[in-house]
Amino acid sequence: MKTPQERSVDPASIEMLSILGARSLPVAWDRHEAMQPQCGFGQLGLCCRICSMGPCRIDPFGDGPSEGICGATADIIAARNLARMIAAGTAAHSDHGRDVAHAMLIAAKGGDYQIKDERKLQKLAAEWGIETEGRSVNDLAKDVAEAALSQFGQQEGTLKFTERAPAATRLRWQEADAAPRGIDRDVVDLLHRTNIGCDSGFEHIMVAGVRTALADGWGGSMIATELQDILFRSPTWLRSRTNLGVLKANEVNIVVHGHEPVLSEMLVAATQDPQLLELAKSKGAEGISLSGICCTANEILMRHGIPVAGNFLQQELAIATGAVDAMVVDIQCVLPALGKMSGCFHTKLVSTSQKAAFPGAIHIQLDESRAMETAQEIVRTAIENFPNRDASGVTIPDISSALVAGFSAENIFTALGGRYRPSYRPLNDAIISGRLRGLAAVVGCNNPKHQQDAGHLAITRELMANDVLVATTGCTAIADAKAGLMCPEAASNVAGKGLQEICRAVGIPPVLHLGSCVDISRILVLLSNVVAEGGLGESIADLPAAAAAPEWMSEKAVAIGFYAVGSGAFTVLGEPLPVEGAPELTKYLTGDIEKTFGGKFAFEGDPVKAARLMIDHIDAKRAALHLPGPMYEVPYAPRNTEAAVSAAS
Ligand code: BF8
Ligand code: SF4
Repeated sequence: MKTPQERSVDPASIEMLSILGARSLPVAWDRHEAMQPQCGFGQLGLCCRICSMGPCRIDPFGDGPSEGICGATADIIAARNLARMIAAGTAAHSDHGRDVAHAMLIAAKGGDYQIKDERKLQKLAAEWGIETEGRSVNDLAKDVAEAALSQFGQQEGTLKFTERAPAATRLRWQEADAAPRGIDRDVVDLLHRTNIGCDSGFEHIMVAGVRTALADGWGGSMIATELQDILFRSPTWLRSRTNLGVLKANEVNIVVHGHEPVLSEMLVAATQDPQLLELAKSKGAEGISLSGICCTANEILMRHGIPVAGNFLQQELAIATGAVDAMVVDIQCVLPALGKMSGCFHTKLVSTSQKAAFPGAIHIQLDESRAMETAQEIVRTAIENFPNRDASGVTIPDISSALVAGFSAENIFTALGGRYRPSYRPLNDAIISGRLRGLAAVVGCNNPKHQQDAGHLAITRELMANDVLVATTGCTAIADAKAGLMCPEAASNVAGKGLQEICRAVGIPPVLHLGSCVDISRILVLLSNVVAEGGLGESIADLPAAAAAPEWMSEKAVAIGFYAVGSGAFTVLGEPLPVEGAPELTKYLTGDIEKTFGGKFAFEGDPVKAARLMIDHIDAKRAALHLPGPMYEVPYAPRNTEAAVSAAS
């Protein structure tokens, strides 16, 4: 059995894992160990159970069957399986976007939700060609919400948000017949073509996979982000704290976990309700403390500065502190194991989404038309549960870190460009001069196959030391924040000289928190804005930029990887895609796909090596743009520039 230190680099997780080990309470890491050895066929992508002639499996050593009963080869089988992961991931992000659009429609009719960012509403309406003159906010919100909803069932044409991409990037999509048409349509298309006896060209399947993934990044996810900003207000820079130490020993602790901010936004208000605070005091609590896990946490952090209790692998650990009076869950990344863990403590697990039931949970359905009442009922449930807490069994690690979050494509460079003339020019100039070597997005999950947070931190540190500005979201962002990398003061310890200069001049941390996983759409907009600003090529693929997901585990991450690659980003995965038993498909995804989309995958489990692959790519792109090398001496020096140019061209 691995020690707590081998399982995680996060001191709070290590502390909790030691306590749990002593009490023999199993968590995801233990179940991962019990699962060993994991199925090699599954890992290599060689198992097919798409039809009932099967299941079929291909022998990777060539001694057994080399094709399924229908004749599908390893490449076809792995491509179909992977495509179905893309479809599922896209469905998840996009259905979240759909729910936000619904909430906006309800807000437009008047109710508990109100439009908080009128300016962004006006801007989006104008972008979509909706008349804005003389319209009331609610009237306009209704049209924008309906226009957003129309993107799901659209049958012809191209998704509206793809217009935000650089023309050269869009041209690639058109030429490959990969421009996303309608969100639901492209998810269905991918599920259809991966049936038995349908699309059997692995490249052909992958191009369709890219199209569906683009319907996520430039469709469902972007709708989620934009409409959430309009409905709940756009993020602003703010300070907060993260890690299990944000739980309060003497207060009612409500932890929200999942993804949609539609309920958690209301909980933020409900936990400040004077009557409920009074009720909490009457039960012996000093107050009501709200915190979050996973992406819901990121949503309410970005807009309200609500502290973050932890990332994906800390959900069970939070309950195991014995201090959580209610864990409120909605959709996605919520372990079914939570019911059992809450059963060992006094914690009430509260499910709230029509789409997700969990064993051991009580269900309090979020009704958007009376959202505040629902939120108050949940808070009351948590308060009523406070007296059941066994104070002697509470073990909250006294560990939390300060952070600065709240960055967006709109606000990152207001400071760089000056408050009155926000512009990407200073960012582009910093890259062109070599003060910044390039840009990177490091995102994704925790995965018990990897030491928790270790990959996120090592890759991010290596990039920062080499003057690469890192944007992050999701569970990576929480990992970085827990390690103290998200403070402006961190720059002097971890960043190269060029990055330090930028951070000092602007007052930003060396790694920027852009929000939840649907907010990776902010990074797409950011990169498009950099291209539009000029001097760094014509398409996203031309930029000295790269992406990584060191500890990914979710199907949503596969969709994200594919829209990153499809948009032109070199994307390094710490955990390989399940394709390695399919030689031609692997070769395509890590090579030839670049000819079509400008981006490609690499699989590299060593985070420092992964960062260096990204830096090599950034240097090659710099060389292709005839930009100088880094302005200052960097620990990982550029390799042969001529070779870099030829690699890039
Ligand atoms: O959507 S990073 S573990 S929480 S899937 Fe889940 Fe992965 Fe965390 Fe957010 Ni994203
Ligand atoms: Fe086997 Fe082909 Fe059916 Fe898959 S689709 S289970 S490979 S027969």
